[in-house]
Amino acid sequence: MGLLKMPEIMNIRFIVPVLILFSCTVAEPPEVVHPLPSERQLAWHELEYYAFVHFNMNTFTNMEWGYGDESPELFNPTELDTRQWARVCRDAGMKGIILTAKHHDGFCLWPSAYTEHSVKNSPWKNGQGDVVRELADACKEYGLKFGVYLSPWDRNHPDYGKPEYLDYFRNQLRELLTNYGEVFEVWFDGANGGTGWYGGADEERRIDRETYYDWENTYKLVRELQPMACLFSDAGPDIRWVGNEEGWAKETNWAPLRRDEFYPGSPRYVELQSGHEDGTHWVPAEVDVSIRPGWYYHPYEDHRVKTLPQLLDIYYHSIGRNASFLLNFPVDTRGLIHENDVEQVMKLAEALKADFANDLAEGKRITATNIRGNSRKYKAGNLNDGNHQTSWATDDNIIEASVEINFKKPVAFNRFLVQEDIRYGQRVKKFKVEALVDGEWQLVASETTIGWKRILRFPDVTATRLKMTIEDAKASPVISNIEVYHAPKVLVEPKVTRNKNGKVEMKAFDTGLQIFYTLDGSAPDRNSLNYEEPFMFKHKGEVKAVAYDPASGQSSDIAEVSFDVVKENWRIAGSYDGDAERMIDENENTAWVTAQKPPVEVVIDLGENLELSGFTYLPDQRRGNPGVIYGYEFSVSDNGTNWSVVSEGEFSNIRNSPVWQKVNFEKVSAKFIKLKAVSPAEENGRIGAAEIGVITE
Ligand code: FUL
Repeated sequence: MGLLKMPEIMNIRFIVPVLILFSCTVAEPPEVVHPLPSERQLAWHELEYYAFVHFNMNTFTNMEWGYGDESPELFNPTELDTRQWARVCRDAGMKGIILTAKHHDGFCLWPSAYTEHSVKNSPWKNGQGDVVRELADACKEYGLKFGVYLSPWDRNHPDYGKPEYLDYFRNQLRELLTNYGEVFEVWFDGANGGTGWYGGADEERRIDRETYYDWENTYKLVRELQPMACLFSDAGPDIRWVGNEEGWAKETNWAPLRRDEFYPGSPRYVELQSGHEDGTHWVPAEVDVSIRPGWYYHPYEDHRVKTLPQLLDIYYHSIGRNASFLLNFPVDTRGLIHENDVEQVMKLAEALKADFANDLAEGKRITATNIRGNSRKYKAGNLNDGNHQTSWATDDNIIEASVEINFKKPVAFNRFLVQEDIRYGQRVKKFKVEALVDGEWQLVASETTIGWKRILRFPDVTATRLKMTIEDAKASPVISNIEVYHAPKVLVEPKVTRNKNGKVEMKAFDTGLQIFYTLDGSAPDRNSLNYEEPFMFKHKGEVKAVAYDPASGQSSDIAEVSFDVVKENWRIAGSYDGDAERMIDENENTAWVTAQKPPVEVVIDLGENLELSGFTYLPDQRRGNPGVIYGYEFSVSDNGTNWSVVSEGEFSNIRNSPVWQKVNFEKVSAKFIKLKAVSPAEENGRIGAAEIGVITE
């Protein structure tokens, strides 16, 4: 049926019933746009969120990359419980777990028949244990998929670098893919070749990353043994690395990739962050990130578990940007996911449940400016029918098209979720979302790609209608799903910082929140001072602040921050290697480290005489041989010449817990302070400081 011409419609009231009549002829499905996902990739897309577990020899040596010479005797978890891992992952809403069966140091978590460097020679379960088996069983019990990480680089094996090693590698792959049931993902790391123990050779072995592993034949083996397993590496072939380990994909993110230009460990990783519009193969991105700074467990990172705001950002920057989210748990020396990690991941689960609790598009009338062949099969109502196998599609020559959701009454929302029917390829290049606010269309978001899933976050909009317009696409759009949500505000305590000059800044995590604060130690509420812009606070005192949601009337927990005297007139006295100013810049993320061996002294001129009763020290917070002082001596002086020692001792447990140290001493007046680092926290470790402060009377 063709549309009636305008003059034939005599009365405007007839328009609606006429337009929703569908043609009786069957519309041809849209032509696909290559490349297309395989069946195994389509199944993988559904998973979206799953866990990585880094647990192996490094857990017991407190390292990130073992050298390969570690004794199997060291592997000895005291309470290993893979069912706890599975329970946590299931409760967190994850769909599977990938385990580091063998990391770069070569130690095997299963009793491989091809090496002695495995659990079979460890004291754990008297060498009778098999972590891979225990996890595969736990996953089955908890309804999770199971995946394996097998490091191609093996710093233990004598043959690494020679052709013989390939047989060893493939034999191990065969063991893992034959003996433990179904495997959904096989993870090949791009970190390859370098120094190592190599059976005692103790040397550097470089390999040609492109050719050494003969990947084609390794992939064939995986296909033969586990046809539904997706192969992950920097270059796919099924799933690609996202080009960073920080937890984000680019907003423009194509599943297609010019795959043949890449190989595991290839240097062009920046392109992996967004894929290629003209990609030749379907190779979607997976965002791998650890819940702590390290991949492996280190007690000194117990206080650095990613918090709800960080995890939410990662969720929206991975799953919300057409990628999957692989969140790593560094299982601890007991063999458990640490309670701090459990706490944060469950906070994320709760927040996500609240964000996606009520789909405002469900049951609402959706109309479109064009419907393929005017066929019911491609109607706009397919977008909110809860079935992403049905889609809205337009005629072949129609690329620019809109769909409109009519809420009938003003509705507040701040999330928009959209999915393409990727069985037809990834097509959309540009789209926008608008809202009808008080009778006028307002732009909410202007974006690029969609793919399997795109979720937009924006400040609250209250509108009677929402319109999505596809502005550009490789071919006529095929959209399978639209959801609209009003996520509650994330009410976490605001971040309060003060710079060296005494300027205080506060930041709430979410939009549309107010911050109320006090400077007199009392608990803030909505009658307290309203934070509007940074302000000067130069003296000692306590700032307490809450984030407040005017819509719900709810407040966050209280942020309590104690400031001592401002460091505005402080000077580093003397000269040091490295940027010593960083010790007094009031920025916890920067640090001074020195190449000098202890004892090392640093002198600070406070600019005026102060009544001191203690000092504070924050060690270097960065990764990779940070500067951390263990043994110290603290002295004060009026003139910078005559010194008296007011405190000496050790920052106990600083290696495991490198948090703020506060040391009190008898009250004394001084203009100069001197911190002498007597010894480092690590044997041969570096000396350094993120921040040094004083406690005044
Ligand atoms: C990296 C490895 O070198 C890290 O140790 C970790 O396994 C991470 C997932 O991949 O490339």
